[in-house]
Amino acid sequence: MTSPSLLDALQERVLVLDGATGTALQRMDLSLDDFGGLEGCNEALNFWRPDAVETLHRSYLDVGADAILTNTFGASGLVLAEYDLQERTRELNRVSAGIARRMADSYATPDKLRYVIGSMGPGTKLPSLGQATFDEVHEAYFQQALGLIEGGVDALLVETVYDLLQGKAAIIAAKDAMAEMDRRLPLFCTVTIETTGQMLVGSEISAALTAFEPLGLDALGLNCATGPEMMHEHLRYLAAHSPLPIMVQPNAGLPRVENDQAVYDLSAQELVDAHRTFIGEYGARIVGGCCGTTPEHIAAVVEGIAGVVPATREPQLEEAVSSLFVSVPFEQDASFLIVGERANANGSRRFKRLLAEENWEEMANVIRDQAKEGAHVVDVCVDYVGRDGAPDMARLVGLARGRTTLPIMLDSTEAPVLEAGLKLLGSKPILNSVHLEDGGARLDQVLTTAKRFGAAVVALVIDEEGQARTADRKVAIAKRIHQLATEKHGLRSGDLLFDALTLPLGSGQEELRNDGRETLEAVRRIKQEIPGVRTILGVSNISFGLNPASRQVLNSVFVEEAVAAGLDAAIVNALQILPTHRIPPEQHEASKRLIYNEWVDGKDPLQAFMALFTDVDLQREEIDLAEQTVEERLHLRI
Ligand code: THG
Repeated sequence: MTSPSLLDALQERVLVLDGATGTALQRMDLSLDDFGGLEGCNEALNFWRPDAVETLHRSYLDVGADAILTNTFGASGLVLAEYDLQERTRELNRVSAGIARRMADSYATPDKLRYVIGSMGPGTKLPSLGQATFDEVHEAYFQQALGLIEGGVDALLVETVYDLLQGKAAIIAAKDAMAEMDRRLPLFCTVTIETTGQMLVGSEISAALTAFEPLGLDALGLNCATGPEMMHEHLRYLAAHSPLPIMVQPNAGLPRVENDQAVYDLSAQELVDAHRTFIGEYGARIVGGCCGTTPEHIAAVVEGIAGVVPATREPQLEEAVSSLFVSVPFEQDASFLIVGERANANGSRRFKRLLAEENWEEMANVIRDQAKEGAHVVDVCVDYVGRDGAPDMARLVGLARGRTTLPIMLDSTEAPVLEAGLKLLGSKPILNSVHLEDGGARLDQVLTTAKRFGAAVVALVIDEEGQARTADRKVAIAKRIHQLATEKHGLRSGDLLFDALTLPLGSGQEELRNDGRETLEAVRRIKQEIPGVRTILGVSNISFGLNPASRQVLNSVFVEEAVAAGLDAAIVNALQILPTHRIPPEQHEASKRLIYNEWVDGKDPLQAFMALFTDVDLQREEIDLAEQTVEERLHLRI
């Protein structure tokens, strides 16, 4: 068993990986026959010229590299299919891992073990752009990982990730392959940030960290694309925020093209200097080289980093969700997390009509426009009687994911609909929602999926007896779900949002009158009694049945009270939330009495509230509102 010692070694010292594979092979003067006639397929050498692959590995082992990467960068089935080799995916990876294993073992001494890391490159398809499905990508990497594990690698590396969905599918597949083989190997990931400062599909490093960190990696870092100079900013971000060990394999500078060939100018000494900084200032633990780096570079790194003490890090992981492009923290300055409610077939007549018409374009635009209306996250619900939710969710999310910078909250009562959405997202979404109405079968199913895909989850206070109506029962159910989610499913408290739920306050039904008060009390107690979790409410529900002007006021006052009680997030129509100073004092007071069911002089607070809104003109209110900025309207804590 060499695998545990790799993680142990990482604790003790900085590991030096090898340098380039592809550019090194190009220099070997190989003929088309050596590649089995498959032009451009470096991985074919594992079959037809294993000796060339051995020579490559030796060149790095000779200069003291602690670990070598298998020659399997393009050996997932999706790439091998381009050479009609996909049927041999598992075999090819097993063979390649075997070559590297033998080479590493032949160099290993008790003082210096040599490790083999299974390389899983990005392939040629961009699933976030619809070029491949999650299932296709997953299957391709699953077969690759099985072969690499069989061949004896010490770790797996999902490398050169430029599309988060590809990376996520590969990471999940690698873990599934380990489970299948009953082996737990270290799993590493490197993402590739272009000169633009973003990954190819437009993701910032923060988006990559937020999406990948929950997936159970043992190291996360950067490789390829640029030389080391352009990596500082992103490595600094990881150093400050990522709880995972940092690995970094830069190119030997930005490539230039000369006579149709990529040329890399970074000297060995320059690479050494960069790595000394990466280790000494950012705490990098695994260093090496990517395109254009040679045994000479790695020899210099092995020597040049000896004695450099890795910086001590105290990373602060920002609790967040993400879109394909950016990470969005749960904590919002001077506001709560605003979840836009307009992309809901049950909450918007317009959206429902667009769904009935199958106008996916316009539905995706509704999602996009939630950002302009002040939302930080967008709730997406296509549940609609008589339609098949899973394909609808897939169709819509597939279109919206590249169009919105907002993280998506997948809203459905059906687990397959949530999963359909998850498979389209390389980001970290929120699942809305789980509860215990059936005693937990569905909750188990959804939380298993949430853990697998690294999603946050909304939990409703509903159990076998129905929706909890008292603060005591709401808190008790929240605790029960919290325990299941954290202890049974391994989710983090910070990724759980508890919805204390309230029924409409405007119905006048006697037994609903205390719902507002009980809900707010539950919000306060959930925050106090379950440390680290968050709270959320669907706000517009509370005012169903009232006239539009009064709904706007009641929703706004309710949000204000809930935020004061500790509410972290709310599903709202952001445009319609009024700041306190925009609400006439008597309306404000009447709203509070309704929310808390306070009877003054024997007067029914609902009647008193409704009496104030018999002739208010909402249209005029909305025109007034248009003159305010979103910030003005939403800075409720000011
Ligand atoms: N908790 C959680 N999720 C939820 C809810 C919740 N998801 C759905 C819902 N409740 C929150 N979303 C809405 C969206 C719209 C309205 C209410 C709640 C709404 N719509 C108007 C109406 O129906 O009268 C406007 C209709 C229109 O524009 O046509 O009130 O509580 N976790």
